[in-house]
Amino acid sequence: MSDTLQQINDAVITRKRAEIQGLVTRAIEEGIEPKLIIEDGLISAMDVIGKQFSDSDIFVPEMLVSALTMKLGLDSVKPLLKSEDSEPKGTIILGTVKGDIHDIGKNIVKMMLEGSGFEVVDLGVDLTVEKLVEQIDTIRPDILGLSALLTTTMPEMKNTIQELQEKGLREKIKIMVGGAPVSNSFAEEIGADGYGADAAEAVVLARKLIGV
Ligand code: B1M
Repeated sequence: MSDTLQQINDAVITRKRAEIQGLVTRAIEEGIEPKLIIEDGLISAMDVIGKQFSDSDIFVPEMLVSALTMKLGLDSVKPLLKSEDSEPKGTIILGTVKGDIHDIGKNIVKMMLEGSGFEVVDLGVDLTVEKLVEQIDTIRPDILGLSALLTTTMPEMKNTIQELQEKGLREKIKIMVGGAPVSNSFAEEIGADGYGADAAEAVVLARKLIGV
């Protein structure tokens, strides 16, 4: 790993909020690909943070500040991922399910989808089915993308799909799911149309789902 990527990684882990954007800018100037900055510099740092949290070496406040540091880093890469396409490939509603406030992964998926020419309507975190139904009715998206990071909120994906079925909306959209505890088999089990392991897979899947 390049020296700058390593420093980005360290800055997220050690919560150096004041330094992260300068480091990301330096990586960009050094010609390091945005995908590498995101994956090797930023995302891999969150795995270390997750391990430290599991081992009780850090607690929620520290985890939160690392998350904020990562967000600042992502903000600096975002302009590089903008698509040149003027015609959107399709519209995607994206959100983190009810009860879950993790949004770093969802935001990366959003950035990559936008960078690939999709129009993304981000409904944020802790998304209720009521709000979702209202927005699907109004926006008529091609795809709904749901994210969940907690084993306790994964069942919300199933509930959401069931409710959309009951409201007659399920067949009108494709549904893709993702998030660390989610898997292909879980996606199949709950009746989603596909699962993306990471943001790059989410883009490939979205294209496949609507044939663009
Ligand atoms: Co939370 N947290 N957290 N947390 N947190 C985890 C998820 C945990 C695994 C940590 C641990 O114990 N090791 C654990 C869950 C355990 C479990 O469910 N079995 C956990 C816990 C327990 C909790 C709390 C309950 C802690 C507490 O309060 N006691 C609490 C819950 C709050 C809630 O949601 N109700 C909580 C809170 C928080 C913070 C607020 C402090 C913060 C979130 C800040 C934020 O998101 N704005 C936080 C963080 C940062 C984490 C870890 C450390 C990092 C998550 C992350 O951002 N990863 C996490 C440990 C870990 O994952 N290693 C942990 C980086 C991100 C890029 O990856 O989100 O997986 P990820 O997204 C990837 C893919 O999954 C995929 O693409 C992304 C990019 O490649 N993807 C999709 C994601 N969504 C997709 C959607 C798609 C397709 C692909 O299609 C639609």
